[in-house]
Amino acid sequence: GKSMRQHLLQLLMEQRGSFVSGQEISDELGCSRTAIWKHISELRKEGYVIDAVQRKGYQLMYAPNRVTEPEIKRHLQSTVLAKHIRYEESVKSTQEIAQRLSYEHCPEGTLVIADEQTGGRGRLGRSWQSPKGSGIWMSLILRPDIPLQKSPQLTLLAAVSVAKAIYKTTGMQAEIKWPNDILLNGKKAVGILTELQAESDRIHAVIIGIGINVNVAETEFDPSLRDIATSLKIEGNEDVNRAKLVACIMEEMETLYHEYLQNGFGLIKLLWEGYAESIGKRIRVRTLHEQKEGIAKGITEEGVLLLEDDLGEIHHIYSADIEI
Ligand code: BT5
Repeated sequence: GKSMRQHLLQLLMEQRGSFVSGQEISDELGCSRTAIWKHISELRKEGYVIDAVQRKGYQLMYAPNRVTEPEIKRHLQSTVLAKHIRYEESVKSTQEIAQRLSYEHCPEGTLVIADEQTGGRGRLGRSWQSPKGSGIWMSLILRPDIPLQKSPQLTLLAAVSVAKAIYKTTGMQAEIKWPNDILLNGKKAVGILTELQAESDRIHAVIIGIGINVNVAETEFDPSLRDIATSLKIEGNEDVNRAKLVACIMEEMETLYHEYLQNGFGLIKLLWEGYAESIGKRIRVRTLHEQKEGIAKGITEEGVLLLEDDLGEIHHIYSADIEI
């Protein structure tokens, strides 16, 4: 049922701008004209506008802004990342599904993406608001052969990839706030959550959860978030095609991930520092147990933040929230 419909959609998308005959569709899909008609009706219910003309066939006139597999694949050229896509209308958390798929040995690069999350999660048990139809809520499964303590580097790699993709798709210049936030005009538009599956010091999988407020309207945010959160649409006054942005992120990540596996963290560190808003500024760092103030000096080869306090002493910050 569902995969037949996706196949049909792919066919219509490949031949956008012209009609695809009923005969061609039924040959390609191996189904009857009545079955095709049924799938066309279902697609129309999902918001696709499809023209049907006797003796000519079907033509796709308009595709809604969705993050389904065919919509993403239409824009995607990457080879390993997002080769396998698991799309869901509504889930508690894409991290949860990715964790399960990973235990079931799904291939590296599998992407789980949902139109809505009802229990999206942030770090340290915090929650992540993920309203329906307007954001990108996705989890990517990687299986890098790296030591456990290097895994935070992948959060920074993801952040750089997202910032680059936002620039390529919208022209907007995002800033990265260590370790995992991406800001537009000082407000949070993206959050990244990296979770690990490991045994002693061997990594089975790194699950990178990325939440992007794409076309989220101000009224969709909880009142408590309205001063600190924003979306690409709020800042740019324009609807952004979510599937295109997902594809662009996957391509940027694919390039940087290969670079990382081959040559290490060096280039990513440089790129990251170029996007970082806090380097050279005075910040306050809050960990679970304490607070520190000082100047953010940069990050180490491991991706650890270096903070110089007022006595000139350098502190290594592994995980914290920072304030500017
Ligand atoms: C994060 O945590 O920023 C990581 C968010 C990761 C979300 C993705 S979505 C796909 C995948 N599946 C999941 O379940 N999660 C991942 P943290 O740094 O702890 O920030 C959380 C804080 O950000 C909250 O306490 C709120 O203050 C704020 N917040 C919540 N929802 C937000 C939103 N949509 N936009 C901006 N800020 C938000």
